[in-house]
Amino acid sequence: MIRNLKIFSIFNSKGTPAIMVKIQTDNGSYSASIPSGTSKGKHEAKELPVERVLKNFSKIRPRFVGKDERDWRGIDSLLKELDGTENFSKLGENLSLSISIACARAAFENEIWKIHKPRMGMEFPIPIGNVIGGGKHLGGTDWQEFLVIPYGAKSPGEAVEIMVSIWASLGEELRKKKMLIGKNVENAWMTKLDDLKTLDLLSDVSEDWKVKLGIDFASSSLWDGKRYVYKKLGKSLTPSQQVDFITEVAEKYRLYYLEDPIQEDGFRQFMILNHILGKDCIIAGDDLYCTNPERLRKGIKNKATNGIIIKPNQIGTLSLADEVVRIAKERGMIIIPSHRSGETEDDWLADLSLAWDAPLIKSGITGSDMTKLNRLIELWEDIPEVKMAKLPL
Ligand code: 2PG
Ligand code: MG
Repeated sequence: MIRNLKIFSIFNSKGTPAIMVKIQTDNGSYSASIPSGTSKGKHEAKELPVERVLKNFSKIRPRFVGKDERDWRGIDSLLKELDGTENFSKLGENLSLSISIACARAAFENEIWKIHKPRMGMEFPIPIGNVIGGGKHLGGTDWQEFLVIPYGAKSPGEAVEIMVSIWASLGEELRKKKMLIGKNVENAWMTKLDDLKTLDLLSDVSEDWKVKLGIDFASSSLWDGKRYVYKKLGKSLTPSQQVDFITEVAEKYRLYYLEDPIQEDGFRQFMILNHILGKDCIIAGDDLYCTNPERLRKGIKNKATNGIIIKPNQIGTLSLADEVVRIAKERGMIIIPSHRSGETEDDWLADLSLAWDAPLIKSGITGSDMTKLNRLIELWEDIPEVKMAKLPL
């Protein structure tokens, strides 16, 4: 039974206030803290300022005391009911998700990878790591994240080792070329090179390793309502020119993973791109879907993508995120659980990626994101009969 709930104002990796909730039951004390995005999709659930969240918490806290934590889905329904809006704009998704995850942790005594019946031979996700960055995350490039996917790794530990080695050697290479600016919000390198020269460099360095390349284009931040505006490359493209440009780049650099290559409401261009590239490349919707079941259904109907980013704080509770995962998997979509750019030390994303049988997990490479990767390493040792997932395409 839930005996008590507490809330703390903490700080995330960007140094901005975040919250942590702690739930006390007869069995112990269980906490959760929630990350925050920088390049948020406009269809995401609403994150509220910490001060408001603290006030909301004191109002709703008594409704949870005495409840059975094992009914974590019931707790999520209560959160939805108390909020009463479509997008948690009254309570704040940071409040709802922190209660939701802390409660699930209490229900499974911290092992939330068990929310779906664990089975033998569990597969561990291949990490996707951000090595060079730009866009709203800051940096010299227009595109937000240049990603490496160490598909040849035989364990999560080896995957991290490969990503970190590539990240370090890219930093060194940029320094030598005098093209290094520094590190951005996700600890990815910021470079003076333009987007295409960055891809040239990445192709060279990654040739020595068994990695696939990807990009989070975060195209909504290039979109001015009519055209995609590239400051660094000095281009301004119509929607159909953007499709052509992305196709050309994906083919030339043999990209395997393309996230948000089109702005968040461009279902039609997503569909065209998915039709052209979707057999060989993962076309993942992040801002496009915002982990929202209605938007996902629209994407499925239109064959807009073959993959979906899952960020539980875009929808507000664990059960709602779980439902989106269920719908996506039922329709053969590749799911990619993902961190946010303002992270906390909490590692629940790693557990959920296992629970959901995700073939991939997206995170940063160093800093606060290390806790998620380390949790994968820990579970790899703890769970019997495990194997690494295969690339989904
Ligand atoms: C993204 C994420 C994480 P943010 O766009 O995929 O890398 O960034 O948290 O800023 O939305
Ligand atoms: Mg993204």
